[in-house]
Amino acid sequence: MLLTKLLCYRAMSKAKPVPPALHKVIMVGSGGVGKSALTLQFMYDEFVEDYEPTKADSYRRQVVLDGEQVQIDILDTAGQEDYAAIRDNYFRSGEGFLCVFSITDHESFAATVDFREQILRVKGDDHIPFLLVGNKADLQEKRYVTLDEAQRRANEWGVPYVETSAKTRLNVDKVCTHSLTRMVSLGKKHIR
Ligand SMILES: Nc1nc2c(ncn2[C@@H]2O[C@H](COP(=O)(O)OP(=O)(O)OP(=O)(O)O)[C@@H](O)[C@H]2O)c(=O)[nH]1
Ligand SMILES: [Mg+2]
Repeated sequence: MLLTKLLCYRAMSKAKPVPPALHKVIMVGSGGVGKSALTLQFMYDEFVEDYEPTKADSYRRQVVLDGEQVQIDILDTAGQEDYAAIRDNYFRSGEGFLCVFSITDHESFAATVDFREQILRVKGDDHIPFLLVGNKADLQEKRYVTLDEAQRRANEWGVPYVETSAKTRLNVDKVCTHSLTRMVSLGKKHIR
């Protein structure tokens, strides 16, 4: 009896730990708005000055969210139009989206409408975790998109709006971890 109990205890203590939940987040937005700079700042605490257009790069980082270890998988996609045709495939795998524009570039703000449409079409769900992100907030003197118009668009869509700077790290953790991943994680818990 004692032996059975002991064996049972040993088997239990050898049980594999549950791996942390994995949340798949996708960076979308026009070329040059700072998707890679935000991703690299989040991953490595570094600001990259040079602009090298991305094809697609994937990153993974473990963080503590509400006292729980979770893994964030970030797919940094290409904003350049040359790669537009391959976006559908990437979007399909996303569980949450950071839709980035630059506050210094009105065209990139206009383009967020197309990105949102494409995401909703591919995912077939308009409750997908989604953040509207106005990047380059350190360049206030070059601002072409007002806080008010960006906030209005976010309200229309029923999503949060956050301004970031990949240069100063303003709100980088907030958008990459707390806001978006929490939405993804809560969504999954709801479904469970
Ligand atoms: N001042 C300032 N510059 C930024 C910021 N974010 C990005 N940049 C600069 O803007 C340029 C483009 O940034 P990227 O992160 O490469 O842009 P991207 O959105 O990844 O572009 P694609 O890969 O072509 O889609 C780079 O020179 C960055 O250094 C920011 O918050 N502030
Ligand atoms: Mg890039």
